Amino acid sequence: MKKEYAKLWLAYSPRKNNRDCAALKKIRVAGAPASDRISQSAVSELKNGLSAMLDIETEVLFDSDTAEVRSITSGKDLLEVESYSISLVETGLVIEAGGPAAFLYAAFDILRTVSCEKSIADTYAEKKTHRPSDPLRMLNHWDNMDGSIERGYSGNSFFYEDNEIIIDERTKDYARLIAAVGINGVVINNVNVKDAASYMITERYFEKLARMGEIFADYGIGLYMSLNYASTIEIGGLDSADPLDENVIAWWKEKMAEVFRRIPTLKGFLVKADSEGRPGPFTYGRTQADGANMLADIVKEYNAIIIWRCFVYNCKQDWRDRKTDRARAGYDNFMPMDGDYHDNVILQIKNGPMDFQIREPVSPLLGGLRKTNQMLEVQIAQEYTGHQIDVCFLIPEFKEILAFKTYCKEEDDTVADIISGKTFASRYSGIAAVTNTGNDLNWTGNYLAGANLFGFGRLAFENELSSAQIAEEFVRMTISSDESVIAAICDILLRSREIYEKYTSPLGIGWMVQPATHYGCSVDGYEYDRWGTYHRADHLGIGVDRSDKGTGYALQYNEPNASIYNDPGKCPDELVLFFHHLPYTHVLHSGKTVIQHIYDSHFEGYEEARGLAAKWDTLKDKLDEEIFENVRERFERQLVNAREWCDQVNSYFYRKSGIPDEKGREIW
Ligand code: GCW
Repeated sequence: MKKEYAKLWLAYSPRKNNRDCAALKKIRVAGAPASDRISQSAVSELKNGLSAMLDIETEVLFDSDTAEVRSITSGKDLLEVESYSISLVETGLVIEAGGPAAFLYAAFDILRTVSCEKSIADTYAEKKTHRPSDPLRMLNHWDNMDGSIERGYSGNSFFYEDNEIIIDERTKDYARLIAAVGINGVVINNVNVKDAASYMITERYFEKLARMGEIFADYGIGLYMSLNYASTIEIGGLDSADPLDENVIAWWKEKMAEVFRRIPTLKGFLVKADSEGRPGPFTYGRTQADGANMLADIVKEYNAIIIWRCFVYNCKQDWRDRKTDRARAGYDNFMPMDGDYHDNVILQIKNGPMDFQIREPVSPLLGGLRKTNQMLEVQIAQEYTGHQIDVCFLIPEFKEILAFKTYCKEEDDTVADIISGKTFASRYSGIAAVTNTGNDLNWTGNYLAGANLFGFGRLAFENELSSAQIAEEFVRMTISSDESVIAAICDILLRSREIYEKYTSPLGIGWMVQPATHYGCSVDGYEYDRWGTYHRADHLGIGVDRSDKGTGYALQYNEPNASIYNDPGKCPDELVLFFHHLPYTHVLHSGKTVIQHIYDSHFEGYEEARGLAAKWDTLKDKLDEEIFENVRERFERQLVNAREWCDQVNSYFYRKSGIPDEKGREIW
């Protein structure tokens, strides 16, 4: 028998709580027409889910079918049409929705409450309005059309195989899964647009893309594609991609007219230009704004947007060069044109400024840019964080980024404020994650990595939720309702990021990974390479001087952040080697020396990882065998990895510094 893929948080197994809850039998909806496609999805989700979990029949009544569906032309509109409240009245539950998508989110809210076995009566006793935190809540797939996934650790793509688009049951279930956590946009192909993917905007794929867009639209999810900036050359037969060239503009006009006619649900494009070998406006002496605006002006009449990535840096650096600094590049390339980007352009800012390391400061573009639409890009694909072999629940990291005060204004100045659209009068804003999914039966390789997919969506929708709340919802909905199991797994998830950081990246240094694969330790793997990723360790000290005496990166921040980062005496320990080159004997705020911190954190990290694995083992008899075995086998590999990291890093720095471990532990 062919094995089924996991239903994750939509498994809807029978639940004990709320069985006699009359309120779930009659649900009234205001603000969303019954005939709308998303409303229909919501009704079927509610009825099926409640019947599966509680064995009840639910009647959904619409206040009227005339509720108007508003058209959306900005992030603020999006927030309105996606906001809902749920309240308990005598006759049952009442949903007041800003539109059909809001009704869908309310339906999933109710299903989540039941699935987590929380009391309906308590949860909805008081009417509370839920307004999504971020207007755009997107997943970016780095799926290639041959079926491979760049930085994918959970099988192949479920969108493509052999340069064809796959549309099957799973397409819809994927839409359901991500809508259930509040995602409203998906970029379906890799930002490195090559080979067959360059032809996604041609006849060859229109029909299937249109169908895919319809499936997503039923669940309130916008379809987006990554665009090859040099399409005019690669598929258009022109000899230029200069954004100011009339022939180039004319070609794009005609192309976009065709694309939007054939894929009516398409919402826009994501563009990686002038980055890591991808073509872009710099080739023609133009600015990033010239490139983005040219495309944005053309797609505007289709109410579409251009999401333009800020991951532009020199990837052919000479490692001897101590002035060029990859961390600076985003700000240097994009700040000078703040205000020049047209209003349907959004800059997508990767965090951190280097590249998704487990610890980096927040990009200074966030809080730097004031007159430009912006969104944050994070990565739940665990490229540098353990390849979905090692457990690494990333929500605590994302929470820290969101809480970061940028000091761009007196108030409402955190990253969360900026990307929610609160800080500046921006037309669009939001958050995107490079996704961690693939066609593995459990979707994310390590079953526990599902918590990052779930958690990213939940956090994007409700940024006030704590990491603990999110972890608990995930475990209750997908793994177990046994309280001791829930507590154990939440503990594993919540400690996992700190532990991963301990055995890999001391004090914000990063990059001591195996080149190319980015899994496993190689202290000097990137030290003499062209990627701008160095630790600069010698026999006296370690770290990159990004202060005013070094590359000056620290000064890209607003005050007081700039002064804090610029001064090794003030800089927080966890980032001190990101900003400063320090002697091994430098004493940290913690009271430890740099070298002793390196030893301690690595020994601890490995020990604590063993503790997590041992904890998992105690759950054997209480878990579904497949889930247990999947995670157990990965823990086995994680421990091998953690031990290598611990021993290699400690031995390396002992040999460099000649300073022994105060505690006399074994170093090689
Ligand atoms: O981190 C790097 C990855 C590349 C990726 C690039 C990017 C899609 O190693 O694989 O390319 O970032 O974000 O564009």
